[in-house]
Amino acid sequence: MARKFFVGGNWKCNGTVKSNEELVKVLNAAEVPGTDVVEVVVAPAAVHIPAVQAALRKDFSASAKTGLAKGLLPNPLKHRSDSLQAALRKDFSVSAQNCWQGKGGAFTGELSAEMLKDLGLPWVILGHSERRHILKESDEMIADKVAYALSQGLGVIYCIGEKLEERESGNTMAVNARQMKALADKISDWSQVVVAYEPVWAIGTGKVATPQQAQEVHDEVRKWLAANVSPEAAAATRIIYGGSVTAANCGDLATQPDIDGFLVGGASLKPEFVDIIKAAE
Ligand code: G2H
Repeated sequence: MARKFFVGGNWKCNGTVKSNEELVKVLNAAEVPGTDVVEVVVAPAAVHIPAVQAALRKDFSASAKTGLAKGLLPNPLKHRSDSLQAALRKDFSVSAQNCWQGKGGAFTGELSAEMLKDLGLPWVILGHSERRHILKESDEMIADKVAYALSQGLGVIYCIGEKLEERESGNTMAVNARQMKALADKISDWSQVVVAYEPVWAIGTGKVATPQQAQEVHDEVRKWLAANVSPEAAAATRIIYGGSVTAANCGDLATQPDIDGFLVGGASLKPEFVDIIKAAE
């Protein structure tokens, strides 16, 4: 089954109104493979989402080719509809970096899945290692977040990955399988889930997994899905790699049969993100 290449830019807790405008200008002007080849998603900090969402071009085929892709397209906040929600998954779309695990309410500082849906966001990143390890989110809490976000119609970029000591003690797949099982215990439909394998030792360290190391884990995660969810889910689910991906190393990673794209942190804040998108070709 053909899986569409997926490239996510995780901007993390970075950016200003000005720097984001500059970054969006670069993206809006980029010539990248068509939406039949690659799905591109950027995840700004929550406070910047509406501005980025409004400025980012929405449909390369309809806009860039006619010279309109300069951030001048309609503001989705003003034209929201179900069909627009579908359209937002074309070309460049916007993701949140986190959300609450249930219905919104008295949860100071949190963002609810309903709020993200209301903004017309198609994606949310959940389970990122920075939230697992710095914010101490448990496997169970993250699985609850994913299940609730899916129930609200969001797509989820679900991050998994082992720490250095877990790899060195031979527990790489045990950790990734544990994180996969935590989610499989809570959901049965994986069609709106993209799994991001992000070895913690490779995140923001400049120490990228070799294509062979990444492929080995992606293959095992796919086999895990086949054995524990279904062969169909294993064939269809996109498993993307994250951890110090750059324009220089993405080409070799992209040639691996089970690497279906990337979740990019540091390099997604630079023009080289466009070159990483082009690795889909
Ligand atoms: C991993 C990745 C993006 P970076 O966190 O999710 O960040 O590319 O900076 O390692």
